[in-house]
Amino acid sequence: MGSVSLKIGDGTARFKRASLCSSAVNILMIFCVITTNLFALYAFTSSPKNNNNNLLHHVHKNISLVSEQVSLILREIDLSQKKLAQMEKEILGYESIDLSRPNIANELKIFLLRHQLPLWKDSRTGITEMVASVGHSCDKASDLLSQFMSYKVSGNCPDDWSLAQKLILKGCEPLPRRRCFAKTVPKVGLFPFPISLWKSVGNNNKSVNWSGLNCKSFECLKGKKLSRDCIGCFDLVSGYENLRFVKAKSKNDFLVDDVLALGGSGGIRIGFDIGGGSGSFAARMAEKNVTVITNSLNVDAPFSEFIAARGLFPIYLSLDHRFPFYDNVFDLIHASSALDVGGKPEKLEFLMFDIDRVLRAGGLFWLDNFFCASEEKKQTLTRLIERFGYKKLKWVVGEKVDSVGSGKSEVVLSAVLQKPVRG
Ligand SMILES: *[C@@H]1O[C@H](CO)[C@@H](O)[C@H](O)[C@H]1NC(C)=O
Ligand SMILES: *[C@@H]1O[C@H](CO)[C@@H](O)[C@H](O)[C@H]1NC(C)=O
Ligand SMILES: *[C@@H]1O[C@H](CO)[C@@H](O)[C@H](O)[C@H]1NC(C)=O
Ligand SMILES: CC(=O)N[C@H]1CO[C@H](CO)[C@@H](O)[C@@H]1O
Repeated sequence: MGSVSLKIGDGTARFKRASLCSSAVNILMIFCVITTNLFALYAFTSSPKNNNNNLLHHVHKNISLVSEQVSLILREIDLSQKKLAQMEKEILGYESIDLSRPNIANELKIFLLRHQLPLWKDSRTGITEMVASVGHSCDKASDLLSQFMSYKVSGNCPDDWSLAQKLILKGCEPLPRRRCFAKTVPKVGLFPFPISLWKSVGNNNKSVNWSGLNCKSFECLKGKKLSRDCIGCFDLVSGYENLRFVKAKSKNDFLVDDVLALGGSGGIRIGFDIGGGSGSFAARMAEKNVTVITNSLNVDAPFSEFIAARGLFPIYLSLDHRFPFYDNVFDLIHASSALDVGGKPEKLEFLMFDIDRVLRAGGLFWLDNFFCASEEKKQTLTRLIERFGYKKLKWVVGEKVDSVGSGKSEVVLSAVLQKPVRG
């Protein structure tokens, strides 16, 4: 999801065209004003005739003529207003977001305004103006977007994270910035690192704003199956969560020590966990001095707050967003069923290529208990993975009793793959 029409280089042309256009509109406006006044002068100063009938006739005729002229002028004004709106659009450069609509928040217009660089042009990049970044799909949800951008400047932001998340899930990502103070929630009872890893604020219900969530306490979340990768994942004390990655329940569960031992030269130092639930993978890795960033949205639970409270790094972003990391940076990428984005196979390909991009050569891709709904799904995924030419360090296809409780057994794939050096 990129920003809207970054048209480097043609910014100045736009402005020139806009100002030409603007003088045309000005002339048109002046013409309208003069004609209106002339007609008014004419109608009020022309000498009355003695003949009453004649006079009435003439007046009638004159009035219809004047009204005809007035409607003509109104049409012209309407036309020039439309032209102005078009110009505003062009100046802002957001062709797809119709900023002339009456319900567009002013803050949104201000945010989207392009900013000329102080020295006109950056000699290294050739860029002449800064363009605010906002997802192009925001256009399709412009009512919600305008609602998001309606707030008091320098005041407190509305409590609307669920609205923001709704926009992100509709593809409006990145969201525009805002000039208001996000609500502060007191984080009392944070533990120091590394105690925080397995003893988060998780008991203090007040450390989270539960508005918009079904559960209103951590107690409630503990027993919940929120997804395939988060079955009671908020319970760090009892249950399986604190055993994951150190104690296998099936042959598809690899252990961190075993996987870390596979890391080649330089070893594993930084990693990225996709759809990482409550952050337990990052916690286990932190114990091994590996820094892992955990990607999660707050669907049905305060994942981001919880991960942060554990002293881990949450990143709030949907899987449709190009990962905000440079190429070849991670030693390890961990992902599980969250990867299953559904839809056409190409959808998964886009994601896999982005994973490949941010993983360094020699780095490891750990596919952890990926749920294969069908044999076909498994084959599609296998073929896709093989196309990348990764070295299969571990590859285990297993069956598991359905983790989300249907009782049926399901096929899962676990693998550790090493990215090759490509020519
Ligand atoms: C959080 O809420 C649950 C359920 O309402 C309650 O049992 C628990 O005592 C609360 N915890 C704290 C620390 O207030
Ligand atoms: C949580 O959100 C509600 C609005 O939904 C707001 O009224 C309330 O003040 C918020 N609570 C905290 C602790 O910020
Ligand atoms: C992690 O780093 C600390 C400080 O350098 C060191 O004392 C500790 O042994 C390391 N732990 C592991 C598992 O490598
Ligand atoms: C254009 C036109 O019809 N003008 C008439 C307006 O009315 C006056 C009398 O009030 C006539 O003299 C004009 O000919």
